[in-house]
Amino acid sequence: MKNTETSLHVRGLSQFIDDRHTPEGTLHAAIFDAPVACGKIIKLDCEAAKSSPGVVEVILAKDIPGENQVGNIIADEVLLAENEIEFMGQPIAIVVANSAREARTALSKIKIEINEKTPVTDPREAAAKGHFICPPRTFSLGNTNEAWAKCDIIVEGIAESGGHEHLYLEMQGALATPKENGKMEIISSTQGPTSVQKTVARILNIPMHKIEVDVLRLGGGFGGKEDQATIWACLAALSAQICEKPVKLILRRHEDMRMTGKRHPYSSDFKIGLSKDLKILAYEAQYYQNAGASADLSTAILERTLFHATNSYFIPNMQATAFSCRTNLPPNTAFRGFGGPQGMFVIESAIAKAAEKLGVDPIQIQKANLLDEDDSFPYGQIVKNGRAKATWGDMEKRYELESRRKQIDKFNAENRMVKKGLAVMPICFGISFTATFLNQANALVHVYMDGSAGISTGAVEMGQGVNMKMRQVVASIFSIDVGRIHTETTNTSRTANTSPTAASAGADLNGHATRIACENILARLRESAANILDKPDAANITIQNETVFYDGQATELSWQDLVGQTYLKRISLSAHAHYATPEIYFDKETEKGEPFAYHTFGAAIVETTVDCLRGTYHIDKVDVSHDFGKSMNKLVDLGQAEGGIVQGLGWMTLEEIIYDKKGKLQTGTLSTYKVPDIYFAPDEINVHFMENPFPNAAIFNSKAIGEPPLMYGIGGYFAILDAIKAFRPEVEKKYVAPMTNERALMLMY
Ligand code: MTE
Ligand code: QUE
Ligand code: MOS
Repeated sequence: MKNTETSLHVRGLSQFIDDRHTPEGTLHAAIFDAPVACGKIIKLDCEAAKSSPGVVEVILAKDIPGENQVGNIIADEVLLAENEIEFMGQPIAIVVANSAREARTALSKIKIEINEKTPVTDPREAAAKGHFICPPRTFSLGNTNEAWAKCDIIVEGIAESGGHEHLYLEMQGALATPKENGKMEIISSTQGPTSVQKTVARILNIPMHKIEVDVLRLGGGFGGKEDQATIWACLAALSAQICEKPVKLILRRHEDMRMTGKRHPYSSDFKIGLSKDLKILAYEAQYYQNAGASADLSTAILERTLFHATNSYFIPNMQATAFSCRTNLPPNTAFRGFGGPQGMFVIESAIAKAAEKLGVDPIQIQKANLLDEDDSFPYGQIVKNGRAKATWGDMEKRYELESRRKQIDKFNAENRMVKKGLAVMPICFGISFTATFLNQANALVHVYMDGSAGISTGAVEMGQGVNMKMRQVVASIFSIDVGRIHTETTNTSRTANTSPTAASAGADLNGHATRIACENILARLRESAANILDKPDAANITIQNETVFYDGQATELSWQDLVGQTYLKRISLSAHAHYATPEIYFDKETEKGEPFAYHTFGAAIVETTVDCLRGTYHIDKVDVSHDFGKSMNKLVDLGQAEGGIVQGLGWMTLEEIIYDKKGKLQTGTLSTYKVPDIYFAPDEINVHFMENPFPNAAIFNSKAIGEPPLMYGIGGYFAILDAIKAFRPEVEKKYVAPMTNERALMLMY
């Protein structure tokens, strides 16, 4: 079924913040940000900026009426720097002017004197200095110390994965409008409207009920607007409060790239031990997460790295420790996969290195260690209805893995300067926020007297199609046409205390809440129908394709008439419902529990061709067998799978974020930061929708799809490495992503 919003997007009719109507007299803000990464502010002179044409106000930390604090999990992040500068790009002052151009012109007139200090940009250096965001966390299973003695081979190594720019099409921004009686209305490009509401309340020192946050849709979020949209909403709201006028703040691309955090780079140590028959007996890893200057979501991301430390494999003895290291970079944040991809890259590197030592294909090791039913994850959850082997088996057969391998080996034997490479990437991703309290959602459903319906949930539409899925839930429960259903904006006055739309759980959590609300209304409608039809038993009433049935027989009564008549009988056609994922829990003391409602599984083959003279490469093909449960919208889910794969391939290959020693972003433009385009995208992506017959906690058994496919992209790195090995067998001792063209070339020469 087509996502009905797509036709708005392709015709340019969907509205983003900058497209929305701005009230008369709206002012525009621009941000003065730190020109160095570490130091103390000695003097700040804003006089020239204040008298610059069109400037209305210059706002500093001292002007904040509430607390100068935006930290969410840990209160360690100021909105505006007052004394200490912690990263280059840190907001220091807001210039509010009649136009965005005038505001930006004034920025250059602000003079700042700084006592500069040497920044720390490397996580291992930060760790050596004891600069941590939180105490380290360790997950373990079995006993690695005892297991090493039983291993036939042991390899150790280092794996490093880089940052990742979200590059949402719509930049960070907000429009704040002061309303009657101290109320503040904020239109924000955020994945977490409640976080914005809560943090603005803290900044302005007013209760949450005075703040209404409204989100129509985002031009992409990818995690980058889960926590980090809040800052810009706070800056706009603070400006609006002080100027008593609506204020719009929208970053430009280079500002956004410079000032906002990205996926966390990780530097990790691993040690892996196997038996001769390729069973992994023991695995140890230490992760050094580059958190940037403040916590943001780093602690939760660190935790997810540990949850996915062993990917789809059962490893009886494992111990993994993760350090969140404070550096002088913009605070890094959520990005599709939320630390999972970083953890998976390390185990895949360990397997690749072990394979090299054993002289086998990594695929053999991967296959020999897949999770089986009733295996235990390191965090205590037991594999139930696991699909690691099922998806692998389907992938192997459907895409003829063995003969593909042979064809590639043959090609490589016949070609000297062009080599092909192949890798398999299995994935296992836990669905649920690992912070159990976040696994709840609300929905408000109104059926209007004409038979149409409106739904409000906490779900934020960011291109992932969640609104379409919510409409399908309503259409399915009522058995009416989706065209009758409208998804309203995500608004904190209609849906309160919402979790961010994240962790791929948006459709599940809000879908279940919507389902329950609809079931409540449906129960009333069935009573009403029995009454109208003069039938004894409401239990025998059903609605099918907008017609009321009794005892399986169609009646004269239509959906629309039923709704109209129910209204006349003064029966409520609205419902609010709450959903909380049942049974999940996690104990941080023991690091054990059952944190996930379920897991999704899959396996992908990635095939590439490398030009061994130039170091350039092309991703030829990605073939996937993915466990969808029972997809409720195959077009939407296919789009999520394809988009995630290409985004993951980009992270592993082209996209390289470089900060210099002074903490300055060297790749802060689209000419220096290369992202996948249509030429880079694989020639072919085949996604097989594997159905999973077992019931699960997903909405209508349609498993979460937002994040998991990104991790197939990791196969891109290892496919290129495979090709390089065909050219130069004795390659790298260190696994460093992204595998840029330069790095590929350096590996070969
Ligand atoms: N798809 C698009 N088009 N745009 C996005 O910003 N974000 C991803 C994923 N897919 C994103 C996307 C991320 S990080 C998450 S967590 C999920 O969508 C969130 O939506 P869901 O919970 O409804 O899957
Ligand atoms: C996945 C996620 C999130 C997560 C855990 C996941 C996430 C998120 C949080 C979180 C944790 C603790 C808090 C908080 C948020 O945890 O997005 O405010 O106090 O925000 O496994 O995506
Ligand atoms: Mo997605 S990283 O959980 O917003």
